[in-house]
Amino acid sequence: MEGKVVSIRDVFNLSEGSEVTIRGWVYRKRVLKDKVFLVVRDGSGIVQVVFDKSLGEPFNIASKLNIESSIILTGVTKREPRAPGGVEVHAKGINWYYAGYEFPINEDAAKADSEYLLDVRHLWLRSRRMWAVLRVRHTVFGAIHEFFRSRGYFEVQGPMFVSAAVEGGATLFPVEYFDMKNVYLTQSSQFYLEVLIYSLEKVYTVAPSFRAEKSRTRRHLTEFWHAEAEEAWLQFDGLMNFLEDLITYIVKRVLDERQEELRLLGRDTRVLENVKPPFHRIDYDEAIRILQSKGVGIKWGDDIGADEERVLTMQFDKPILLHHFPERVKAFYHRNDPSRPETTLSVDLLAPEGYGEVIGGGERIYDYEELLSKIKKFGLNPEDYYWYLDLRKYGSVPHSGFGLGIDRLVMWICGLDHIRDAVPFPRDVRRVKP
Ligand code: NSS
Repeated sequence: MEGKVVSIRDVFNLSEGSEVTIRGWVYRKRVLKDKVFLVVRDGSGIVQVVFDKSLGEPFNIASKLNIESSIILTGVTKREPRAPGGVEVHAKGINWYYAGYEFPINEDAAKADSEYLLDVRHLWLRSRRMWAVLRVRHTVFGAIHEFFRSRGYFEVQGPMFVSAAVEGGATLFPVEYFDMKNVYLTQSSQFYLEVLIYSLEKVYTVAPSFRAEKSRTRRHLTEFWHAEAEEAWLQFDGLMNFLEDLITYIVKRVLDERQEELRLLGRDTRVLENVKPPFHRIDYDEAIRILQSKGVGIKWGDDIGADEERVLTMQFDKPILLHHFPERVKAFYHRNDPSRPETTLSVDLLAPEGYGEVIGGGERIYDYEELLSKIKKFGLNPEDYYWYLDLRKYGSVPHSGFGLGIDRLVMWICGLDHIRDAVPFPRDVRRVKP
């Protein structure tokens, strides 16, 4: 059926006049009296193909193809400054095609209604925009694994069905689990990673986490991808250095590998090029002072939410390590700073340009009595955490860890307005399909 198939990206590296067979899908079509122009896409890129009327049957077929028809064609490469990428293919024949039905997404529909585009997400994922995001996402996931492994971390897996909250009861997803009560989807694999440091010392996982987020925001999903890590003996400053290196590594990998995709997304890459240690380190007290000086109505002890993070991150051209949050705004497992016990050894990494929190982490309580009393202080039931408490009874060690919201990171790196465009199949309070 076909000769040697060339990927579209490679068409641009061939010398003029090369014979090629390409296969892909019709992305755009323009029919003139004696020529048909198809823009054909495959997984690697797009190229313009010209069918001349003198070809006869292939010309007739090309003129009738619907958008998104699949096609295998042969032709010859030719330099053409007006074509995207400066090269086009002059078709000689069509070897195979499937014209299908009329494609429902046209440019007007795409502009008109983002809900519609979510309904037809299974088709919209073929768009150039989503193609670019998915390729950046691929690089981000790869870079996360590379970085952890290069630092001697072992990859592990926690369960998705769990029996207690990590991040507070308000966002727990109950599931029907035979006749058992109090079974939920996990909010974070953190506690399981803490178990595993006693075996492997440095562990990480890349897994979904689930939150019953009742409101729709630009940065919340009900199912998101979470890269989490725990390290035995790691203390607070070491943790902050680690986060700097991790984010620097990921951003550099994307800049090295995904220039074309970032250009297609219209991303200004100057901010990304600026992502190098040291990041800005600001403690909670200073953040409150900065926010107050900007006219934000906030006082010591209040949580710093998305709106405040936006104000804060607009002041800086690099990621921020925001640390030492008050005890009551952070989950119970955070270790209080012995020198200022009303605060915790906690840190959020905020992405610049208004994006805000992409990482939350800190030092964990390792003393048994301290953990028990904090569980009680937060109104939680120690029985739900019996195995988590056991870790403090047998060979407890100082340790730290964190969770990185990968979809939020992709959102920022790509410069997207909404987190759902960083994910192929977003889940939120109103959507579980396609
Ligand atoms: O709630 S977190 O701030 N922290 C934890 O879950 C810790 N148990 C992680 C750990 O230390 N192992 O969530 C961590 C990150 C947060 O900074 C966001 O980037 C992301 O996870 N996150 C989310 N992304 C998308 N949608 C939602 N709903 C969401 N919630 C958290």
